[in-house]
Amino acid sequence: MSISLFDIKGKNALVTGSTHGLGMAMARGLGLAGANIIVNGNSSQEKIDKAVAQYKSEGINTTGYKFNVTREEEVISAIAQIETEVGQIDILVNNAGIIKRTPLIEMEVSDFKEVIDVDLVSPFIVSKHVVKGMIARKEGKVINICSMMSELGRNGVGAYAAAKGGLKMLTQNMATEWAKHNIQVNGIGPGYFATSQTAPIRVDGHPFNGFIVNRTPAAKWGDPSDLAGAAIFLSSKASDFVNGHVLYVDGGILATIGKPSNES
Ligand code: GCO
Repeated sequence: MSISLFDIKGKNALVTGSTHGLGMAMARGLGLAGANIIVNGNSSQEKIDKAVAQYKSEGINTTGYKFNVTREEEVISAIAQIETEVGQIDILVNNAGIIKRTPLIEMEVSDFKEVIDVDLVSPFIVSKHVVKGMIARKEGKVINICSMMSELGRNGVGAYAAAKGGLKMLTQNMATEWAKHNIQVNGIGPGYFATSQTAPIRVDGHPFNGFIVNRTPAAKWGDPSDLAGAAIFLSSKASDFVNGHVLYVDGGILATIGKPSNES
């Protein structure tokens, strides 16, 4: 086995939602391994420009594109623009996502639908249009960012869990349909990571903070950089016969039922 199995130098990787958080950490990992990073975000051009400058300051070849992953027309024109200006998209990481922490009984239908739209429908929309080029070239890597909530429920995150559970099955089905074109579709399932998304439940004194540390065999929140290895593996030749798999990077959460809080 040779290290070149993991070589992604010069590959073009589009990572949705990569101006901050886990998306940025994975894009950074791919970029430091030699991939050209195509940053996407939707909040403001300024945020994208700032992120692009940050990647570039680390020597990563980066371009940025603002588009809303839930709007098919925007996705179609952004992908056409990327393919003209940057080149073919070799690696697609469907990372953009949102969470709304509201008990189901209190949740507005419009909020539920918004979560499903961003977290489940958008990976379908973006993949559908990126994969056309991959099918023509008979080569490509798609990584869908799943969650602990692809496997487990939790009070107050029902819409998110429904979307992420769906994304796991969408991953399996994309693999079912596209593996024959030499496109590997897999997922990464992050455990609990210290990001802005989890900031509200990580604050000191929040009962969830201690709960997660106790619930995780590795006994800590993950550092976003812990995801780079999984992203590189699933983007490289090393995973050429890995299809429809969700690689959980969770410090062991899914391996155990957990323990009472008085047990060390
Ligand atoms: C929550 C968290 C999670 C995570 C993550 C876990 O409120 O439970 O925000 O949903 O963000 O996806 O894998």
